[in-house]
Amino acid sequence: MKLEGVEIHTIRMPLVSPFRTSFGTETVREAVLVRAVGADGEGWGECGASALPLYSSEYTPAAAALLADVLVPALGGRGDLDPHRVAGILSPFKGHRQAKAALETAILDADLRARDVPLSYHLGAVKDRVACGVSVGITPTIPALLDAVDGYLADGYVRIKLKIEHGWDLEPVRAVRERFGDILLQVDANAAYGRADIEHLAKLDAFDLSLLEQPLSADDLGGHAMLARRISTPICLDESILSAAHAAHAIELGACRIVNIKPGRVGGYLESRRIHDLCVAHGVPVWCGGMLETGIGRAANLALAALPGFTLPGDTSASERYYETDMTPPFRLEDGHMTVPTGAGIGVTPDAAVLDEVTVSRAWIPL
Ligand code: OSB
Ligand code: MG
Repeated sequence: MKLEGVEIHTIRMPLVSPFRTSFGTETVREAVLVRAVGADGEGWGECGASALPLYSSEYTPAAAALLADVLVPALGGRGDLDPHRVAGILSPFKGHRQAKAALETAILDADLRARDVPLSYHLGAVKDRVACGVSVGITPTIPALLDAVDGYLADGYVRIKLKIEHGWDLEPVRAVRERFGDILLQVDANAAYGRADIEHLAKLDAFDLSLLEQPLSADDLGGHAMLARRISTPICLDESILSAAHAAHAIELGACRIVNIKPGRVGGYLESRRIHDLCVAHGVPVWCGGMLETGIGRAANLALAALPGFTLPGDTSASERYYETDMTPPFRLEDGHMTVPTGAGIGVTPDAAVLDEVTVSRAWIPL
């Protein structure tokens, strides 16, 4: 496609309830949305980065600036742009995978729309609906956690993920397991622990968890392999996996038995598919993570989650779990599942009125 320019929106959308993890509390989702405009139409992508660099080194003001100053201009003067070439063109610039992913997705969406091809079909999806879990933040008390989990189970979520940290691990997990019995239950530490905590983490084996997500630092694959030898709960990596090469190393080292694929974290949906393929070849199950996306990012995540290797329920929750008013028609849970969009590209576009309401800054970068 011939790219004419890119519009970069910074948006702020209030969350229906505060989301607390080991790295901080979010009450508003700040995000960058990218609109790629070509001769044959336009496309959208959402950047997973949030207001502060707490989950990873990326954050929205940096993503918006890098897109405007470096990434979009790098695509200039290329004539016809194949979306599969975007990552290669941007590869001299180190890191910033979430910003790159948003740009690649917008261009891919525009290209697929122009050819009337759904993203799910382009990626090789085999399902028309996917099983959904929910990520439950740290609450002030255990009764408040039990209430939250109770509500999500009543909504129909087929698995529960609890956020854990020092001082909020064995007891809340025990309480949820005792109260709700034989549910699919997993935990996510967002890298809160260290090698000195291995004996403590091994106590989680008592609770029959489906997986323990990212217990140690992103760069400590060796520590995860040590922990994996001491614990029977499968280890799943999130922050550590930034590319297919990272996934290959982690699997080779025995650092994980499961991979959380977040398209932004790994630089986009095309790299996500490569990680998926690698994991399938190694017999490693994958699932689709989330970054509290609006309907724009959620639509694309559902397309990815419909690939055959996504055998575990993901963090692709319904719009109402995050937002009073979403950017797109609300994604709803039906019988614990969500329908994969069938329209061309990502299958949705932002509602103009909602976008206007939540946009705090906007820039047009002509090419
Ligand atoms: O570690 O998976 C994570 C949200 C923001 C940053 C990191 C994570 C999360 C979640 C929520 O767990 C996933 C979602 O519902 O989008
Ligand atoms: Mg995680």
